[in-house]
Amino acid sequence: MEHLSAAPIAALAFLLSACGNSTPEKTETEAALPIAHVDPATAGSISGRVLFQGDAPVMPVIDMSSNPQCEREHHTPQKAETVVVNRNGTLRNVFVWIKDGLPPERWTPPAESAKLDQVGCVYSPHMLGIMQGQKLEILNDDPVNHNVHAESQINPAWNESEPPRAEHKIKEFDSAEVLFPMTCSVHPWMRSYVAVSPHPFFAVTGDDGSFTLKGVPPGTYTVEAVHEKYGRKDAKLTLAPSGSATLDFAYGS
Ligand SMILES: [Cu+2]
Repeated sequence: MEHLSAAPIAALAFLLSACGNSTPEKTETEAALPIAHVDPATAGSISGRVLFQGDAPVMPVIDMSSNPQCEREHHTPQKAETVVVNRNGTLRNVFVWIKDGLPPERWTPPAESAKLDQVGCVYSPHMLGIMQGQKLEILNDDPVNHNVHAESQINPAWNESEPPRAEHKIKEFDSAEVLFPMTCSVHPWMRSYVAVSPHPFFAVTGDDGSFTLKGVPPGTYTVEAVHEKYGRKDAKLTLAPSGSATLDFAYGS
């Protein structure tokens, strides 16, 4: 039934957008897309691990001596998070998403905002996955002034200060962009990454190196892994109705 009703709605949306006058072309195109619905009866999952082969590179200790207030917030030396290899030989902070294969549909972003914190003059999380149109709440838990710089190329870039105890900054990114750096113009060591997905099928590997994409409609997909230093890898797979597909990626030094 859902499939039967989707076509007239799409046609109506197209007619409405075709009659619009001053909306930008991109918005018009996206508005014409049918809203995506996943049938829970046939949805499945794609999961796996991101392995790291070889010796883990030694990360340098971050020199925060130029800002004693930042330095005082840490009891142990802070290492750069460029490459974090877990105890089980997997790689952390890898963004994994469905790069291609979903039908041209418009996905509704979640109501809850994603969060990016600045704590001890370090961004947390280091790799952030967010959906297009989802709100991003940026916090400053430090006693110092930060300057948040979204170095995006598809979305408009911005660079704004965020004093201590300031109101949380609320941002959103209207276009898919995987991925771009978020830096701080005050503290050159501060660097995180933001990946903006057009749909909800993405994950970031944590301390066990695994990922799971849930509620995925059956189909043939290109799944891509993106790491800030080691780059992109992709693989094609077919997810059967109600299936559980598995896929591992491997990086190495
Ligand atoms: Cu800063």
